[in-house]
Amino acid sequence: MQSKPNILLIYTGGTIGMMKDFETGALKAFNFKKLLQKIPELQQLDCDIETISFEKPIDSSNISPDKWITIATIIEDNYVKFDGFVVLHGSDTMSYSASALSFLLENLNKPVIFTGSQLPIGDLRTDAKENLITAIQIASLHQKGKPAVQEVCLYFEYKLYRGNRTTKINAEHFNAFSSPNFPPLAESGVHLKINSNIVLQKKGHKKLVVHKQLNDDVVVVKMFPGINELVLSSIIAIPNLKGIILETYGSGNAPNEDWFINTLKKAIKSGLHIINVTQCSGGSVNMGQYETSTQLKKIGIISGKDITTEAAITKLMYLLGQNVAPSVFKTIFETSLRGEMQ
Ligand code: ASN
Repeated sequence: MQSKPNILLIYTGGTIGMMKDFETGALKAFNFKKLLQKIPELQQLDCDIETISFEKPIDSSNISPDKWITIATIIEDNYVKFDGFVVLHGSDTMSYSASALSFLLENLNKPVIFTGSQLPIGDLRTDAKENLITAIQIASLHQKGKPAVQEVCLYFEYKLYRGNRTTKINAEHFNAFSSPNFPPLAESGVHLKINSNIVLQKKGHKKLVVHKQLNDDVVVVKMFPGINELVLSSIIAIPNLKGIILETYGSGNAPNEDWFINTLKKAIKSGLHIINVTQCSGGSVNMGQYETSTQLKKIGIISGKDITTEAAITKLMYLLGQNVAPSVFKTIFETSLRGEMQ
């Protein structure tokens, strides 16, 4: 590595770079150059920073699979030149994007750190500066001649998380994310120490593979008491539907009434992949623990174990995009590919 790490800052939009619209008073994205002028501190960092911006920065509610592929392609095109990548992104869908990128970037051995903020960078009380500066420092960190982290992460409010383990938990607090089933990879205090025991360790020198196919013929269904046969069977009848993330109760439980089990059984027989994830914010699916999940296991529902809904839906899009054969789909989904599940 050269003496100073080389970091690429990828600006996609989000509150971090927003300003109030004069007419409506609503926050909207603005030009990236103006954003950088608000952070003269960046020049004091011990790394070289280059920037690249979405032509039209977006509120992250407008993110989509094709934009995830754009981010992956930017990283691919610049992979050799840079030591690390920081992706500035709106917080609303940041966990989805970090999860998606973790699947798209196979054999990643450099840091990709997502960050953003709850208040615009121009706001006096902004959380943007700390988030951005520390994210860049983490992306620059080397230990024993290797990048200290070699995976897709999310940095927010003093904590570095594995990106595909996160979920947005608060629309107002600076502490907006949590990683309910996996500890933070690092906490930023007086010292910045990476927990080397739990970061993904890369062995060998496998070449980066950037996947560019995601299939969005998918849906998330959240169970609720009162869901009826017409509603469920209408969802299953969506033309071209390939997979369902079923958010069940507790450790993966759902009604064991005949109409419910039979509707799902028919769907699986017709080729749909149905993944059981819990709607609890923490813990794991364990089909067979209760009578109300035993049937689900028998009919071939896939266990999402302790995966987040964000990682589950993006993993589903990714595996469908890979055209994984139906005979191995369940086994592959139930295998941790990027540290997203136990
Ligand atoms: N609406 C914003 C976004 O996700 C929220 C934020 O960045 N804090 O783009």
